[in-house]
Amino acid sequence: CILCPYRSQKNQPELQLSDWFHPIAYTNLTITEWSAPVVWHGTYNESVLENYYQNHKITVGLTVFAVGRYLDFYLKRFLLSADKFFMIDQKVIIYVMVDNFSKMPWIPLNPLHTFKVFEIKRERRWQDISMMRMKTIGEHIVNHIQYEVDFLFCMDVDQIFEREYGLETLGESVAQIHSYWYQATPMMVPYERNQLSQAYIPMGKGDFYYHAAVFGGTPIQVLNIARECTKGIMNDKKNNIEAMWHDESHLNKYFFLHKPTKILSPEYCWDFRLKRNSDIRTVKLSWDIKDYDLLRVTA
Ligand code: 2GW
Ligand code: MN
Repeated sequence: CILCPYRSQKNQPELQLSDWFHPIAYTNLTITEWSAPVVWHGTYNESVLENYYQNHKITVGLTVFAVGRYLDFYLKRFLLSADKFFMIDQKVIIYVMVDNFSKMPWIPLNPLHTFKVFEIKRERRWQDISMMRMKTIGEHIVNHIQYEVDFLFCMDVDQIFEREYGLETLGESVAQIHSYWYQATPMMVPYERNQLSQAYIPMGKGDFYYHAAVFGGTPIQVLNIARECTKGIMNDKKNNIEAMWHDESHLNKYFFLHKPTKILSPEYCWDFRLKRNSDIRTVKLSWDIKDYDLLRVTA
């Protein structure tokens, strides 16, 4: 199968959840109603995963967009930390989308890691800079990413890897629990409530509030996510609607309709400005500083 080459390495038993996932005596939610693992630090066996993928060579992709001031301010910090902590011993292709090629920070990379850098046009409104990433991601998966990687992550640029972010995060479709809302009930979270929006989720429905700063899966699954979200965004535009949290609202609608097969705990995208309780053992990725005065005077 061209879309998931790792599957064609036959004669190897598939990795079972119980081989690597051991949420014994863990107090937080570790398994969803639809039986997807919620990965927290300490629930997974790293050496089992490493052994398995030693015999199932994979390449992991990572898309990141940096346009305007975000290119000057965040991109280098993001890339330096990604090279250090993202899939350390795996082949990685980082797809960098910038609006000014000459500003690309060409940092030296781990020999297993590489860049593919693309110049994209800059959207006029910041809401569109964020939302139109979905359209661009879909186009790039169709044109080349599907042939290049086995798993793909899509991330915001305004974050920093803090610790090893490894094989335990890979899955068919992967969603990130938003650190602000991980203790909230579905009633409380900011899903889109306008019934006319494609992102609408009825009050009381929904599972988690997911953070659009991190999502992933196999290329075919991410393509489906990107296509459905783009469709929702474009439909809303036609009706002069913009969902409250833009692409994130549409992503939440997608994962409401198509449950993710793996969920990452807030440790995988933590905001250090939040009070940290004992749930949060090891932060793998954290929000970078946000200076709205500096960054958001653009549009
Ligand atoms: C975004 C907002 C205001 C002004 C500028 C930008 C901006 C975003 C920009 O000038 N240049 C740029 O490259 N971006 C890209 O869009 C960049 O990759 C950034 O990480 C991403 C999303 O914007 P961000 O990080 O400012 O949005 P957040 O951190 O408030 O994130 C959540 O909500 C967003 C929708 O409002 C997205 O869903 C995002 O994925 C969420 O994490
Ligand atoms: Mn962000």
